[in-house]
Amino acid sequence: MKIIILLCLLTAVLGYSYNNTMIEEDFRAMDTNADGSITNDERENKFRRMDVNGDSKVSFVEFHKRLRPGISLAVSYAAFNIYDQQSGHKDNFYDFWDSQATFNLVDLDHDNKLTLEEYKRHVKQIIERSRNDSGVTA
Ligand SMILES: [Ca+2]
Ligand SMILES: [Ca+2]
Ligand SMILES: [Ca+2]
Repeated sequence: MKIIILLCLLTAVLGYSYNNTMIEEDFRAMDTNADGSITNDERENKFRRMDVNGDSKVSFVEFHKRLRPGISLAVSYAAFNIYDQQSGHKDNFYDFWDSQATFNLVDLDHDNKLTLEEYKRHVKQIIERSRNDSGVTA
C-alpha cells in the first residue's frame, strides 16, 4: 500500500498521472447516458460544466481546474493553447467553436459519436504534443 502511494506521488510529480484508467473515467463522466459513446450533446454539456462563470468561453483558469491534479501548469497551458486554436484562431479562450472543432477532429470515422478508442487516441496525442510544446520531457 505504501509503495502504491509513493508511486502515485512520484508519477504526479513527473506528470505521468493521467493513465488509461483515468482517461476511461473521464470518458464515462462525459458519457452521461452511458451508451459507450460521446455525442455532440454530451460534448456540449461537458463544455458548459467547464465554463464555470457561464460566459460561454472556457478560460485557462477554468480549463486547468478541470484537469487531473498532478498535471504540471506548463503542460496544462500548452494543452490549452492547442485547444484554443482548434477553430483556427487564438484568443486565449477555449470557446464553443473550438469545442465543436475538437469534436470533429476526434471523431475519426465521422459518425458524430466519439468512442473510447477515438477519445483515448486524442488524449494521448494532446498529452504528447503538450509535453513537446512545453518542453517538459519527463
Ligand atoms: Ca453517450
Ligand atoms: Ca468561462
Ligand atoms: Ca466516431
